[in-house]
Amino acid sequence: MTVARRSFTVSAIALVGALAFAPQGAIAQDKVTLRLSTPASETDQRSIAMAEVFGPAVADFANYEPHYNSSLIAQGSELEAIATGDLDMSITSAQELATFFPMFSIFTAGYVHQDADHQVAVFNDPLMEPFKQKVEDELGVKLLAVMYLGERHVNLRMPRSERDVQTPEDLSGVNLRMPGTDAWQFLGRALGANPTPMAFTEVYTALQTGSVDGQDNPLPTVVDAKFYEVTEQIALTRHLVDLNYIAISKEIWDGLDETQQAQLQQAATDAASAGREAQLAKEAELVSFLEEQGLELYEPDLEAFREHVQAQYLESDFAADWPEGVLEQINALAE
Ligand code: KDO
Repeated sequence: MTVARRSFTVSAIALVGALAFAPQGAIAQDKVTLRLSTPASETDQRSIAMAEVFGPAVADFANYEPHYNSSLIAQGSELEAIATGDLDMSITSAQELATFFPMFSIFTAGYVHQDADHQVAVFNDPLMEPFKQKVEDELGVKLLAVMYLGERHVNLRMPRSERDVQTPEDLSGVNLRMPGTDAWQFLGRALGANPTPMAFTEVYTALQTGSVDGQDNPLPTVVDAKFYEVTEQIALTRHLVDLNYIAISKEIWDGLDETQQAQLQQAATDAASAGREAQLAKEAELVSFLEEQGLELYEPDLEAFREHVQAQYLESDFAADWPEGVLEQINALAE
């Protein structure tokens, strides 16, 4: 009796011990680590959506490990880092993809995407399949979902009394910081400005010291990065309804079982959706906040900008790389 009880006690302790340590340890060890690098801050709506929606939704098989402010990988080098196995995930841009695959420049052209819903319709349309497939096959990167960054506008240091931006001609001689790839630089020129390549993390100081005259980004970014502290005006040019793709290493993806893949895909779709809603809400509410900070926000001659920018693209080498008929398909998806 005593022996039996003791043996029961011993095995119960062993069982509790086993449950407490072995399986948990094994699961923890088996979890895949998903290191994501982004130039965005921790308080950017895309970062928040990834941390609050994506991370928890994959937590039973993955440790989501975000690195903000380009602290792990420099802006623009993330895709290469995923391809070489030095990084697992990024929130990449069409401009970065266009450095590998020129056909992606169609998504970097000004005034092509109309709004957030249009971006989603394009991403989910069969027209996107050859684009996604190419990135998977040739770079080993899988594009999971499209994230909304917002409408990019021209944000300048000088007050409107000094430079009133109504048409592309009014940006002549303006030293406008744009991110450092050809597609971004071209957009800056198409707007009529003198584009200067610079990493996102350097922009605040460059505006503060006057080494650039301005920058372009959506209103939530202007606020999150505090560019409003060092600028005086925003011409609401809406020149690019900007997007990012949630990207993951194909090797990591292939190492997951089908249930995990479905779960991860759903997590990315849900995070993109949450981030989109949050970013749209911010865009709507930030005009008055920025005006309270003393900035002048105004609408320039949008038709003049649209016509000028579109003409530049259609005459460019970029357009020569756009697959036949895709621009028409994209336009047809706009409501
Ligand atoms: C920027 O460098 O201006 C940009 O807006 C480009 C985007 O593609 C994206 O990388 C973004 O920066 C960063 O995520 C910081 O918000």
